[in-house]
Amino acid sequence: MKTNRRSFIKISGAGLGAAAVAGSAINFAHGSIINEAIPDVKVAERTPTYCEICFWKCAGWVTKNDQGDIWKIEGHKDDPHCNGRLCPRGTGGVGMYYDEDRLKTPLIRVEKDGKQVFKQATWAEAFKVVGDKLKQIAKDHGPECVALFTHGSGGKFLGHFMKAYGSPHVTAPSFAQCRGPREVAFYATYGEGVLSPERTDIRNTKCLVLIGSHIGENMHNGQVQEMSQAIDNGATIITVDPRFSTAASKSKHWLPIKPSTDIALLLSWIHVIIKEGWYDKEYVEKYTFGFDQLKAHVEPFTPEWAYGKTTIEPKVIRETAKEMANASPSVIIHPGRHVTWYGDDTQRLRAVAILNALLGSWGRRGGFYNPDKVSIPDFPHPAYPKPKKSYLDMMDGKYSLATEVISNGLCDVTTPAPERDCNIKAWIVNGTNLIHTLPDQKKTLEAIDSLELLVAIDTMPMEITGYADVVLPECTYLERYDAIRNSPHREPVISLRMPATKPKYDSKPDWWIAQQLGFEMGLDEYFQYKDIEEVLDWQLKQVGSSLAEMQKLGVKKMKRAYDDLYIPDGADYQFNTNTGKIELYSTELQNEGFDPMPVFTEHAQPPVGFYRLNYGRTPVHTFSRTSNNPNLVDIMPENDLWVNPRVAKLWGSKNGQYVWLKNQDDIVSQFSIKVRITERIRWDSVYMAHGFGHSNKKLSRAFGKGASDTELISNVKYDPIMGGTGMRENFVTILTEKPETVAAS
Ligand SMILES: Nc1nc2c(c(=O)[nH]1)N[C@H]1C(S)=C(S)[C@@H](COP(=O)(O)OP(=O)(O)OC[C@H]3O[C@@H](n4cnc5c(=O)[nH]c(N)nc54)[C@H](O)[C@@H]3O)O[C@H]1N2
Ligand SMILES: Nc1nc2c(c(=O)[nH]1)N[C@H]1C(S)=C(S)[C@@H](COP(=O)(O)OP(=O)(O)OC[C@H]3O[C@@H](n4cnc5c(=O)[nH]c(N)nc54)[C@H](O)[C@@H]3O)O[C@H]1N2
Ligand code: SF4
Ligand SMILES: [Mo]
Repeated sequence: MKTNRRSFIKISGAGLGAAAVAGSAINFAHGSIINEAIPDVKVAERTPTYCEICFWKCAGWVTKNDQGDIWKIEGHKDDPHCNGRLCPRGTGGVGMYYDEDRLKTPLIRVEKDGKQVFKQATWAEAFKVVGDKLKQIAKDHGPECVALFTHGSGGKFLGHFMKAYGSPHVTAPSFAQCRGPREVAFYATYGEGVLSPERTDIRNTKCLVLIGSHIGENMHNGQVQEMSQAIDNGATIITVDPRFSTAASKSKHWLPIKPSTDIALLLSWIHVIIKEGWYDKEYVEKYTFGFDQLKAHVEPFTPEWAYGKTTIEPKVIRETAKEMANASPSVIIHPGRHVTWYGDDTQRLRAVAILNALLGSWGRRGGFYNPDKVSIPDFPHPAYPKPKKSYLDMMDGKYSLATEVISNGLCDVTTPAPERDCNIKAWIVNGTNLIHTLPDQKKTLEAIDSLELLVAIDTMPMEITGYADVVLPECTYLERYDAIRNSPHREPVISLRMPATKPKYDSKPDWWIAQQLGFEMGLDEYFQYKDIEEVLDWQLKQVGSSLAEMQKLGVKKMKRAYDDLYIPDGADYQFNTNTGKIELYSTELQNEGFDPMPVFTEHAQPPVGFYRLNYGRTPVHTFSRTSNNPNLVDIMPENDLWVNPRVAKLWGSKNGQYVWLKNQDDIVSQFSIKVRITERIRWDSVYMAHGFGHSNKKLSRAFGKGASDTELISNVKYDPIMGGTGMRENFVTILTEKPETVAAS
């Protein structure tokens, strides 16, 4: 199986039984999906699900027509994630089921005529190849040398398989490429994380401060709805963003900050609030630790000082600080979600946490509530074997404060290096397109090249599958059971996903894949159940429900264990930190040798002729997972490049013109991207939506459409505290002619 210099295989349609789906002409119309091929549809049946198009996981109902085809998905009215309304991506999720480019059978990489190709295989053949190799690796190097990268619901089952096999290396890109710095910063400050869905009491807030959190384009459903509610109730919105985002357009104050200088603004707000005595004195006195140190620390950070860094006028800094103080404690300085920007992200999020503490918003109505969730036990199984080594041992004691396994860390310790006597030998990659998800593609590809085994479990022929030795086709979320969605919320709430129909092609659910792999490996004792229904029914019965009940209800709200949504006024409260207080001065960071209070550092600015590569979300797509979805491609087939009119003039660019981008390391975008001239972006940056620029031709709608931000992110700023990958210090210049050399991927 060792495939030195493995080549990328474009999954071939020939001989793969690639029957086009009859009647898949699905259009997006008036917010619902209409299957035009079948007239006069009568609704026959509905089954509960929760959405897998993004990680907000809204609960809904799937309806079939009387021909038994999936017809539409609607929001579940009892679900606090969506309140009966799905976003366009969720409604368009049907397209994932109908996509004729889906993976259809297991595939195994073989050599044929000196060329690497995929051979169609049965599940038994595929499990045999994977099982034999995993047994060999366990014997030669230890099971710890296998890593699971996973994003999405199936990770639960595959994670169980990994732990039964003996590896602790289960990782999701939603930590070190996403919300990790926020969780670590809030743990250091409050002894608790922000969690998902975020515990922000947006609907009751009087002032919402968004720092590069572009709610509205970031379509996390419940949050968008609560923000509209807050606006209707007259809340003040303050948006700090170098780009005039949708949120900025709804704001009373838009602060078009110079990118990378947010810590200066935050320190200055803290300075003003302390200096003017606008903080919640009782709360600070009762609950916090280190106020005097903080006060001394921020003394120099006047608005005049911050103006020089951020380009935000001192008057505006004072005015906005006053707005927050007026609303206190019903104020939220939103911690954001994708916060891996400049490498000092944990410290920036510490500043956010501190500002909230000064204004008394943690545990208060209109600030941050205290969520509750049901405790669902695991289906009984023997204890897992104890791992003998951890990737952290291979990393020189770095990133000790990471609260989850770091995806890029596992990638780093995959490539052999003289200083390591051990490295990761195999990856199982489930539901994450690592080629587009991890920055510094060269590093990712180098790591992949040194693997003895790469198994990709996916629904689509995404880039990662082209590098796999074995590809396993998962069925879509509409065709399977998954783990119970168990959300922390104002009230604990659970939700069921069940198959609305049989899996298409020879695709299978992750729970089954994990169980069969378990049997293949002789780990039968960990998988003692007939099927997932037995597991779910047992689990649900432990918490006062049952599978039969959840099949009818879809969503069930439970009672809170305690009446403590907010901290009662003046109540004693013990925080889960070293001092039992909210730590304005972090003893944990100090103990680990980091700055106990946030410090501003200068970041590189674009060289002449270059612009900062800014990227983010677009309302109708989720990363790269939707870019081939027929319904969503209809609405938005490609991303575009936001360019300030000043910059456009300099380059003689016109709206709609296709250009290529070259970054500071001479990496050129593989595909061109359409220029969109707009005042909404600063002159020192350009902006694009993440998730486009696919290089696998088997993605018939997505191939070559738009450009990929990831291939241009070769300069990564690692967060020294938790290993997050800061991705916003990359600069690009515009090429108007098709270049001769393009990025490798
Ligand atoms: N350059 C850049 N990198 C980023 C970001 C960015 O904005 N720019 N954002 C970061 C953030 S915030 C996050 S959270 C991560 C997201 O990272 P990912 O979750 O890796 O994002 P996607 O690109 O959507 O990849 C999802 C993969 O799962 C597959 N998939 C979809 N549904 C299923 C399913 O039901 N089962 C299985 N097995 N597979 C499925 C898709 O086909 C696709 O291959 O990316 C991070 N990386
Ligand atoms: N439609 C849709 N919604 C999604 C997703 C999706 O794929 N599609 N993904 C979901 C996921 S997993 C996540 S993590 C969230 C991410 O969403 P958020 O956490 O809200 O946003 P980011 O992607 O971090 O930030 C993008 C914004 O930061 C601004 N920005 C860039 N540089 C700076 C800077 O230096 N300072 C400041 N203040 N702002 C800056 C950009 O202009 C942009 O408006 O979205 C979620 N919602
Ligand atoms: S916000 Fe939209 S895409 Fe995300 S889970 Fe909800 S409906 Fe699905
Ligand atoms: Mo994310």
